[in-house]
Amino acid sequence: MGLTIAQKIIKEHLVSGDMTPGSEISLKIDQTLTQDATGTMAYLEFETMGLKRVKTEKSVAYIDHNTLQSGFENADDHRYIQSVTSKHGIYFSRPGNGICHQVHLERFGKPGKTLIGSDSHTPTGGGIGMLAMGAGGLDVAVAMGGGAYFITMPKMYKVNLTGKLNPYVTAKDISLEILRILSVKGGVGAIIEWGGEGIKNLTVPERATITNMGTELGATTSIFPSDDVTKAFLKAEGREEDYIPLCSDPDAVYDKVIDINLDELKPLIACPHSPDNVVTVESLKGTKVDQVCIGSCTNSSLMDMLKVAAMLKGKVISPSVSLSISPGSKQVLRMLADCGALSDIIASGARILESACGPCIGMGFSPNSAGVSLRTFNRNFEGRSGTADAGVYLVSPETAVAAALTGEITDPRTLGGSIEINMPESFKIDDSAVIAPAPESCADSVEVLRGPNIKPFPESKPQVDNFTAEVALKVGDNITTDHIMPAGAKILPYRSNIPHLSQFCFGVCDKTFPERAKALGESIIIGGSNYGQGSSREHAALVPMYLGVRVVITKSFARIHVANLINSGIMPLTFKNADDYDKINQGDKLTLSNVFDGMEKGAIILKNETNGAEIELVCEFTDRQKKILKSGGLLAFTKLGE
Ligand code: MIC
Ligand code: SF4
Repeated sequence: MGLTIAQKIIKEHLVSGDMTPGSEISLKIDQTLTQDATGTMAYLEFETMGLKRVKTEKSVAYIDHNTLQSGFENADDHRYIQSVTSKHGIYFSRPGNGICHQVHLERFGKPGKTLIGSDSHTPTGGGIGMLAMGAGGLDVAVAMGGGAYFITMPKMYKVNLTGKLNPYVTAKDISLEILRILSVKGGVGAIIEWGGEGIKNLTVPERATITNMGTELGATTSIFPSDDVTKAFLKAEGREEDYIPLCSDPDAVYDKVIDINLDELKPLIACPHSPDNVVTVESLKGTKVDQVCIGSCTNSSLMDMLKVAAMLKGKVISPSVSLSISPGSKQVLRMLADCGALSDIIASGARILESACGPCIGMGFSPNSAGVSLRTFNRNFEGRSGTADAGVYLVSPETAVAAALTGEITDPRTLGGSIEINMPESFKIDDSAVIAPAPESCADSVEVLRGPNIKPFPESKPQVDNFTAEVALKVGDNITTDHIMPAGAKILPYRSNIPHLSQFCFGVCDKTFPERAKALGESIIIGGSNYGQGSSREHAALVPMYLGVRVVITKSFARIHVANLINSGIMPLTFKNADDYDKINQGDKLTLSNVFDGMEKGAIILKNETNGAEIELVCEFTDRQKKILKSGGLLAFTKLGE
């Protein structure tokens, strides 16, 4: 039987397990990346492991999320990351050099290699044929130390593209179309391979938009073949030697095949508050728009920016719209400046933000009260923009510019004509903002600089055999990590200070949760399906752990979050019958008995002491996961020398 692209890379990197979907496998990791919001914790964890140098082929630490620096906290954390990475052999991408995924694609990603990153949009690298996955910071720390990365062997899905995109219809619309078809849960447990005639006309930045947004499907990752398009991109980046051809075998077998005809695709838009809430742009025609933001790791490439500049050239934006533009990297920004496109953007009245995540993670540029914000980003979760009652819509750069010019949601096709841009054959190569680590011979003399914002790592507890606790919180379906541990300008600076962060846990759902959980001492959370979707932030597990949450029981979990819960020593359980969710209320007292026996059998009976209900829970863990839970988390497990 032939292999898919992902199966070929997995086979080459397999450390343990067999490639049967649903079983646990572990992979050798060639490259890692971190960003600053998750990186501080990841490097603190790496230090705890006591290793001198990273064992990967390339590890890079990016500073791109926490760049507002409205106090000492971020600057201190940046200094910590710069010094700790220098000591341990990791490259450091300075603030201003760009968004991790954009820069990694441009400068470091390689087809056929494995990459894990402490950011859920690491699958962007799939645009050049990498097996690139998001992971919790601790898993990235372990991989930096040479440890394997454990995942459940995914199923294989294929999306076949036929036809050709019409003017003003874009890769972003392809991403929104697949979200419309599959939903935010539709990719869970799967790797999505993109192929068919239609991919020939998609450039690497367009492919990367699609693999980036595959994260919103809950997929393990997404991947394109490595072909002539990939080769041309790597050549333009002066890295032709990194090219290898990679495609699936003609007789590769897929668990699901989806066909999309690009000829028929229209401009699409995801409505508040979920990326799969997709309708056509024309159906919302005339909706007044207050704000437009262009950028993020989804749509900040040179190609995106040149199109935006071409559409804005010679025009002035609507007086009722505030437009922000964040080019994805220093390379993109410099090339825009050199060709004059930046001047066209500035002249239009846009506000130029630095090459960083910015508004995407609520780091400035929050919309006005009840404002309508059109964004070229990948997530529109409630409250993520920093304005609780804002309505955030996700669109392509073309649809974003159309709204910025007219002041209302506008199908860009009605602007007429088509956008002509000239992509350069080679990009401006300047890696001066990537600082190489200190040579191994002098690493001992590098001092690691720690600011007062870094607080000790919270202590986790081993799981016990019998346990009674109260339900501190009951929530519904599709709870995101932005609900569990919100980000934004006011909270994000405290990512290395768990006690401070804990005050904001579940703030979007119930501001009284942190106090209640603390008062209970130990507690349980009940959730619906796809619990923990969204980001890779391990803080969404570490903070509940700090607040005493010992068990989370849901209808189903998102992939990275469930790994983070186990790594933090919190036991994730699911209802055998989803309807039993209704038999538990917030405030109920629950007893779990003979947990260790249940782990062996894969099932456990929960007794609701408040209403007498007995409920069967699925308690399926691999041997390694059982040991981690019994040790009180991955760090404790690693320290025990396992
Ligand atoms: C996000 O887009 O939600 C983030 C911020 O990049 C997160 C990482 C984080 O929370 O620091 C992600 O996607 O993993
Ligand atoms: Fe940054 Fe937004 Fe991309 Fe997350 S999704 S890495 S916050 S640009």
